[in-house]
Amino acid sequence: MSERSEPTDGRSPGNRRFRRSALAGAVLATVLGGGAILAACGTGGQGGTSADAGPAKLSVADSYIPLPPAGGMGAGYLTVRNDGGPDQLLKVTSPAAGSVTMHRSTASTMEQVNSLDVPAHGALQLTRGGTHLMIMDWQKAPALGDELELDLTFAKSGTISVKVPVKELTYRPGQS
Ligand SMILES: [Cu+2]
Repeated sequence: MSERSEPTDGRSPGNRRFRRSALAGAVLATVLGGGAILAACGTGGQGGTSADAGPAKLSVADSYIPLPPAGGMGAGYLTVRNDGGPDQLLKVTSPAAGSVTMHRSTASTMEQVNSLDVPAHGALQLTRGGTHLMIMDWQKAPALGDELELDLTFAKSGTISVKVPVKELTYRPGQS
């Protein structure tokens, strides 16, 4: 319990002084923040290997699953964009399927891999003929137009969940 009366009109000199310094602080923080962003882009953009490129900033684009043959193995394609420091894709799971693995295609076959690098200020691309996801043990046979959840777990960024549309077998990103 205090006996001091609190000024509530905002016109006391103390209050005004406080507000002005708070405003100056906000302007200063904005200037400093802008500088820091520019500096981070400058260091990370060139080499791509610098450990001080800052935290990874990931987003997932162009994801799709070509309609798999009934009950059969499916593939998953997507692009992980990164506007920050390096990261790694460690695991992919889906509530719609019992098994999702990461594969790399070679000239004659494909092999399972345990992790995929997401380069700093670059992108990890899973595309036809290249690195891709293999999806098996569907809970329910996928149909055109379905959206299936994939949960991508990264070393630094944690888990990102995406809804991936099921497309015609001939679909390629960029066409509608
Ligand atoms: Cu494969």
